[in-house]
Amino acid sequence: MPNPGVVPPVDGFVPWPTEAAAVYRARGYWEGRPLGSRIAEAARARPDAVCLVDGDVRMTFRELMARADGAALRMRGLGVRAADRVVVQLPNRWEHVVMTVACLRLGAPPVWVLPQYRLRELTEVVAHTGPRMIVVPDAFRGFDHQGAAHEAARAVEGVEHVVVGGASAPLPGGLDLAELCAPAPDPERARASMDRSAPDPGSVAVLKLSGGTTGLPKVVARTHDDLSYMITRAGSLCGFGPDTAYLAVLPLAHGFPNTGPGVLGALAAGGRVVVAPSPTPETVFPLIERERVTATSAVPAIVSRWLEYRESGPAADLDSLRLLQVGASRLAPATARRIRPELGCALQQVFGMSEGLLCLTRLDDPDDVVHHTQGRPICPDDETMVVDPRGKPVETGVPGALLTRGPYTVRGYYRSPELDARHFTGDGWYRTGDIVRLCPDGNLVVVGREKDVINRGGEKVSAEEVEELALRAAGVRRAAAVAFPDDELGERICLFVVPSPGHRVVLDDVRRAMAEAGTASFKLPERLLTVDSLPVTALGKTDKSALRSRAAAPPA
Ligand code: OOB
Repeated sequence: MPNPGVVPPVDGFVPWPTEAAAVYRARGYWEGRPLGSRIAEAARARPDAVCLVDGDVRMTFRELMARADGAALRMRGLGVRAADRVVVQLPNRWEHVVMTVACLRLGAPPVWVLPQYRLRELTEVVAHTGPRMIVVPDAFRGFDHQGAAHEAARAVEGVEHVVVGGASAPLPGGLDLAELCAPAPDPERARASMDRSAPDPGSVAVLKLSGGTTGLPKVVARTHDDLSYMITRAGSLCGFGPDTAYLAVLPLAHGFPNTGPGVLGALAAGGRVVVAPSPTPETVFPLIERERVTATSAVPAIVSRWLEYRESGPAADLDSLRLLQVGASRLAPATARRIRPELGCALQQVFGMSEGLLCLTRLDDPDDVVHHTQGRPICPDDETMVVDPRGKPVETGVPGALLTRGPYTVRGYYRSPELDARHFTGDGWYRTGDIVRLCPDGNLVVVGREKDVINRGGEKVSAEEVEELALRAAGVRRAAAVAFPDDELGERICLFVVPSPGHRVVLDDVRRAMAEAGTASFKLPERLLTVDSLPVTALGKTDKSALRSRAAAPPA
């Protein structure tokens, strides 16, 4: 049983005001059950059901919990305590799920980090979250994660363990992920021990990274209570149950495939999770067929590839697929319309954010709503407000900036009061940075964005971060990054550069300088235009909208 109040909350977490928390509890959203206990209960109900599939690995609930509780006990033995952070930078493999459940059981929040992150990014996250442990693959897609993890661990005080997965033995000083995740020798005792020390349901369950609007990592602390509500409610709106087979296609570091309701929603519902090592249709379609997958989630760019392959590639039996969730960036209505006839499943649009608010179209919504809107909030007590530039609420149907508050939307970032001042109002509303239009039936349409972010196929890239990094390239005097439209990814990154006198700056040099600084490749610009000066607005700021129009013009 949980011990409310016994476990210290993770410092740097901004709690909900007492009155709001009382309402969320009274209305039954916050059930007071830690997320790990929820999954353990689902496991107890169906111990012999297969719940996790990765290639040839097929794990029952009994085995998942034996491994997760085993890992939790070993982590505790290594000195990882409740409220300690554990950076988990793993690709889509079963170990990601086992480590997440282990961390939830222990109450040591995992920090989900994209495998694409490189040394600079990993070090920033490690410095900001101060983990006791870092978990990485030895190498993945040609990058030496083990080396980077040790380097980040050396750079930041307090990291005691680097755990490494993969075929090769860990470097000296590292621990072996396979050993950490081995089943507990006595699963019953391990379970009892973890049950006894279950974390406070009001404490932090997971730390998510939000695609920043600044160069700093924006870290979002989500509690057991809030996340548990979100995955359960979203799971019920998606019809998740024991017969669900959820295919995890998107990187598990993202909230969408992990908690929207995703992997954790499927497990809590007693369902099965299938992990896809890659989102290509060549990988995904045979997996859907073999595993009789019933639900999956993707970003629009991936769906377009699936549709194209469906037309021209080999036939695959996708009959089992009932639900395709699409979100994280704008889905064109023309693509939306093709999903049911060509893939044979229902479409659900998803408008979500690491910070909380989750909007879904419902399974029984008319086509018009499913094709043209991004759905509505999942909780009756999600508050939304659409405002004009002066902060005044607009009429229904008029586009404006979206603010939100609710039982699973955070009230501030983790350890970032300076970000909070910008992104949260005094009375706790989160400024999403999205421009939306509210339909009379309550559905939202995302029409644009006020934040300076580039949404590259669902991956959010901070323009400011790109600019800071571009300035490291020789001969770059000033830089401004904006999105340019792209059929495949929705948006890509265009960099405007004012060269230093006498310099010629080319795209490859900037990309190389940024990559050498330790940057994920999805943040590297794909077009570069040199200009004599950057246009400015009447207020003296860089005129990004003028630059966006120029970037959208076909290259000369
Ligand atoms: C999801 O989470 P994040 O934190 O990577 O990004 C949130 C932002 C939103 O503020 C919005 O700008 C954009 O991504 N976005 C969409 C969208 N869904 C998200 N823009 C247009 N259409 C949509 N359907 O992206 C996320 C988290 C959980 C579930 C789903 C997506």
